[in-house]
Amino acid sequence: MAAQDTLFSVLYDKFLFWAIIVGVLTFGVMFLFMARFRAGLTPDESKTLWKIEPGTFPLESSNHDTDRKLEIAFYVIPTILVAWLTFLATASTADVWGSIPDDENRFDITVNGYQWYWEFVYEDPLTWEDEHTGMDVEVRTSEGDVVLHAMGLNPHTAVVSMDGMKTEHAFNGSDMITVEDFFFDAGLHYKVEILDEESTVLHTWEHIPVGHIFRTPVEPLIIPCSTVDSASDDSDMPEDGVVFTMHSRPIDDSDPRYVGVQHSFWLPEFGVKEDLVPGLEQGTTMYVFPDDAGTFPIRCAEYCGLQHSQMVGEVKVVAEEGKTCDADVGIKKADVGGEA
Ligand SMILES: [Cu+2]
Repeated sequence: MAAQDTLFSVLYDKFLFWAIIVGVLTFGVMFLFMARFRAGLTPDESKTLWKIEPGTFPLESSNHDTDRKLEIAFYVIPTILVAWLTFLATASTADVWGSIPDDENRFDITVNGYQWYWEFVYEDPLTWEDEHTGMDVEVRTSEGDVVLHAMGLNPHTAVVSMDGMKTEHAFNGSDMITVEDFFFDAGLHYKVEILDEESTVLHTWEHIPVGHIFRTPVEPLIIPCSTVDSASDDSDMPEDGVVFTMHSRPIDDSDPRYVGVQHSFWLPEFGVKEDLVPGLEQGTTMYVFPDDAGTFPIRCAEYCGLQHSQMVGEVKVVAEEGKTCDADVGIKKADVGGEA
């Protein structure tokens, strides 16, 4: 399952479409000629095209005018095809680099690549909650508590973490519990998890403040899915993509001569990757428009030393509180030039 309808997966479909047409025509002509010029048949002189003499290049045969048309077709048709495919590919690339979400709507994350792990620094706060679990976490800032609704699903316990301080609360067969003394401060990290008897997490609510850091491989990167404002003119483009600003950093920066190594932040399911360049002060940029909730792999795509293969992690796409990830915000296929 793709995490987003990238322009490049659309491009893949277009190339496949044209490849099938070219394949059918080429193999069709080949089988036709195999049948027409099989051994033991005499050429039909009344049909000009059939005058091709087996084993000779068209221009060498007797009828130059007809055969020159054929020869020109050999060059013109593939040239048009290659030009068309180049146009399709360039249009997709231009679109992907031209559609960076504006400052107001985008969700910013700083990605630091170290030898050998990823570090994610939140530049925007994120409050999110699992969808479709049948449960609900309701933070009541005015009352200073949190109400956990289990809707008859009979969970076992809830773990409430406020700025790293964890407390456990038993449901005791109840449908709903209220955890008192939950003082919400947007600058702190909060997490509420509802567990079953085997301590499997059934439902999560979390608030990640600005400046919060997650590190692989233990912690996943958590990003919100994009939403589309259907009222806007440009309703096929997502309003709010996630923008990564990426730096490669040395773990030990006491030696100014050593600036680190090149990494490449790769999200295979999203069809995007970008290099992290040591010493490049403003960093490099990459952005995604995730449209499905789920957990997807993170890889390093640039050999960066002995433990390069351990620079793995996971990116979790979640619904921001009050929003859903059900809308298909895939970048519209018809807009990239071409009908395929
Ligand atoms: Cu790396």
